[in-house]
Formats: sequence, structure tokens, C-alpha cells
Amino acid sequence: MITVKSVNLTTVIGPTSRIPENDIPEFAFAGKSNVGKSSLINSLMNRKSYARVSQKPGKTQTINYYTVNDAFLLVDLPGYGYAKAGEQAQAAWSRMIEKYLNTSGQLRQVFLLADARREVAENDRMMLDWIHAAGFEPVIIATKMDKLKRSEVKGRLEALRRGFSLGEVEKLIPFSAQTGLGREQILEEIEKQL
Ligand SMILES: Nc1nc2c(ncn2[C@@H]2O[C@H](COP(=O)(O)OP(=O)(O)OP(=O)(O)O)[C@@H](O)[C@H]2O)c(=O)[nH]1
Ligand SMILES: [Mg+2]
Repeated sequence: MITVKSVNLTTVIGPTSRIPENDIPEFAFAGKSNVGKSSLINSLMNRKSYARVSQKPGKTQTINYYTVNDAFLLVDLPGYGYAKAGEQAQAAWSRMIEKYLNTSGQLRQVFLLADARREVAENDRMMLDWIHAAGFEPVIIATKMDKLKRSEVKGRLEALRRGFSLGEVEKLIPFSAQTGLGREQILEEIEKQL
């Protein structure tokens, strides 16, 4: 199991910047605005608020690279589907994500996050298509599992599987930044690719 010894916000990329050519493996986290990408990255890094967590959605509008143990990078992608962001910002967002997915030479695995309480939306499926088109098979993560009642868990996970049309082999990891549920499983997925 990976033990986090050091973390470092290494690179911040805006819409017009070039995607950096790194020499260590990258693991990217995609998903709707407010789904919990930054919180998940903090949980993996054992940090409370190193990656900026937003009260308001649409906070992370850059691609943020966090180096862990000088061995790999966790990549916090900007969230999509924030209605108030405006059309221009949304367009800039999609260009940036597609550019990242298609040009990062070190990307090993994409994690696609979806809120366990919500239905899979059109833009979630679009994101999944882009990830596939770039040649990756994402691991889906159901976030905010602590907000579900015990009796809801099974049904919500099945709904996410249906929403993303997941087959038997595709992974769906239930996660909570609050309880740490799923953290080790995600770290194992990362370790496999190192
Ligand atoms: N209860 C609970 N709340 C969570 C969890 N993960 C994130 N949150 C909350 O959800 C809100 C959004 O979390 P972020 O981590 O900022 O989400 P994000 O996907 O990075 O959002 P953007 O940067 O806007 O794309 C914050 O208020 C978090 O505290 C979780 O596992 N459980
Ligand atoms: Mg964020």
C-alpha cells in the first residue's frame, strides 16, 4: 500500500497554457463540479485542505497537478456542468479537458467521479465518451457515500452502473471523503499502474 510521505502542488494549468510533459505517471480525476474531486485528492494525500475545496461549485477552473512522494501525480481536473459558469467558460473547459486527455503522455488512469445520490447526467456520459475516445477505461467512483442511508446503498450503486452502462468488468468504487471508505481501493488502483 502506498504511504504518502510528501505532497506538493507542482503545476497549475490555465485554459491557454500548454499541457506539461511530465516524467512520472499521472492519475486524473474528472467529474461534475462539486462532485468531490478536490476532497478525494485531499483524502488520498492525507491532507485536510491542500487541494482547494469549494463551498461554491465551479471553484477548480484550472488543471492542478499534485506530486505525491516524487513518484506520481494526482491531477485535479476542472469540474463540468456548473450552469452559472457561462457558455464561454464551458467551452474553454471542454477544450482544456480534451487537450489534457489527448496529449498527456504520462496519463495512466482516469477516475470519473459521480455523486452517489444523483442520476448520471448527459454531461457525465459525454465525459465517459471522451475518456474512451482518448483510449482509457476509467474507474468510476461513487462519491459522498456517507450521505446515503444504509438501505439506499445497493440501489444507488446499481443506478450509477446503469447510468454509465457499466459491464461486469468495469470498476465502481464507493467512496467517502468523510469516512475514508474506498480510499485504499483507489490507492491500490494507482499502485497497480506504477
Ligand atoms: N458529506 C460529504 N461531503 C463531501 C464529500 N466530498 C466532498 N464533499 C463536499 O462537497 C463540496 C464540493 O467538494 P469539492 O471537493 O470542492 O468538489 P470538486 O469536485 O472539487 O468541485 P469543483 O472544484 O467545483 O469542480 C464541498 O462542500 C465538500 O466538503 C464526501 O465524501 N462527503
Ligand atoms: Mg475542486
